[in-house]
Amino acid sequence: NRPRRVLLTGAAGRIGTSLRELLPGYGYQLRSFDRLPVPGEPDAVVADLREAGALAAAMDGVDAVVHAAGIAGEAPFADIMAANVEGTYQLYEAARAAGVRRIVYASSNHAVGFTERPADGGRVPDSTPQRPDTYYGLSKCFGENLASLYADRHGMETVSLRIGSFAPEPRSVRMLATWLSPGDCARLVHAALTGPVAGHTVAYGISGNTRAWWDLTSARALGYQPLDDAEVFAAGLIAKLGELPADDPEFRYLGGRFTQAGR
Ligand code: 15L
Repeated sequence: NRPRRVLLTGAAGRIGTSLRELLPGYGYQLRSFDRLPVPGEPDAVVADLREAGALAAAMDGVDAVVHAAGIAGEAPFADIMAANVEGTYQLYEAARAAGVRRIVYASSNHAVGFTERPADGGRVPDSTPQRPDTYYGLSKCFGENLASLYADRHGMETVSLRIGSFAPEPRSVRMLATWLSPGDCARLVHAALTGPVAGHTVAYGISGNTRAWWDLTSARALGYQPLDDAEVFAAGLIAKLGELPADDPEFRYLGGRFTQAGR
């Protein structure tokens, strides 16, 4: 019953590019969807999410969708509305109409970015209230709520992954907590595509970081077993950059500097 044919939106993006490389190793057949051409992909649709015909055609024969398309940081409200809100709605609606069973959504830590970082060792649960730090984070809250609606109203299996900082290596002291390695990202998406899901599931997307701020219980319940830990970079990064001062937004808030946008 596990999905084989998977539509990957945002296939030319940072996460999409990595997933195109790694997900076939788990046995998936990918179809790429992006506004930009995806070089070297035999099965690729080049279109905007708001082109209904192209999106409907892209869903043909698809078992599951990984939705990683959209603007990946703060931007003017109108741009966020078009790409992340309208685009995500069109994606869910096309998947529903085509009878696709499961959607894995690349949400973000910025959906809860104004949450204060827990005291030493504490971990924020996936049930923490949404607390967006930007219009971008607000659009991720919308995507999560849309996933909840489509699970409840249409019985779809939906998983929203609140991704931390996807990167080959952590580059900042904050990323010692928030890092998601490319290998763990693929492991997490595979778990989200195959793990047990009842209704809408929210899970954090980080590696097995010693300094994590987020609780991985629901990710592990999907079957996610991270293999990387940013701690191996800690001594080097702290020697180079120093510890974060307690009044720094990167220290205080889960969303770090995103909390300073638009002030
Ligand atoms: C995100 O959601 C962004 O897409 C990414 O560029 C990083 O800023 C990341 O969050 C982060 O919080 O580090």
